[in-house]
Amino acid sequence: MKAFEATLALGSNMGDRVGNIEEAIARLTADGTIELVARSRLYRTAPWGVTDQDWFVNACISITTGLSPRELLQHCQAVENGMGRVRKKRWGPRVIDVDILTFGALKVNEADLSIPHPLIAERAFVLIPLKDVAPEMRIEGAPLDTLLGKLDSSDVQLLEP
Ligand code: PH2
Ligand code: MG
Ligand code: MG
Repeated sequence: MKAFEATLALGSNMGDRVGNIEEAIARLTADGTIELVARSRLYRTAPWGVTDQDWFVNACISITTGLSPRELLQHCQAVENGMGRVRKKRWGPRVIDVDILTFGALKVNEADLSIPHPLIAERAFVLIPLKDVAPEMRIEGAPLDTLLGKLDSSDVQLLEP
């Protein structure tokens, strides 16, 4: 089975946010269908989109997987649901969010799955941890630093261990 390299973004702004990120990484890799290649540092980030909610902890991981993009989406959603994620409002508070950022060089445009994730370039809370795991990555041709140069990164703060 050919394994693809993919990147995932994780976020939490409810309960034990750091613990939730760690738990999600453990659950994602538990059944062996995805293998962890690298993980970013943890960042404390101001809420984006819906700003009237708690700060987030965000991270990114790079993985290899033999799953298809849709199977990977289902795997991520199963981890979210298993951790008690309740889907209320868009961009609202969540125990855990696991988003597929990239999947090899593949592009997917379906109603419930867009790869690369369409908002990467707008979100410093994604670009900064993504740089930790994939510093050479380009999004639609643009280096991550070029995209970051257009954003305010002051509200993405490294969480000290
Ligand atoms: N996720 C959102 C909406 N806003 N803001 C931050 N800082 N971090 C997130 O992970 C986040 C967000 C929807 O997925
Ligand atoms: Mg998200
Ligand atoms: Mg999501």
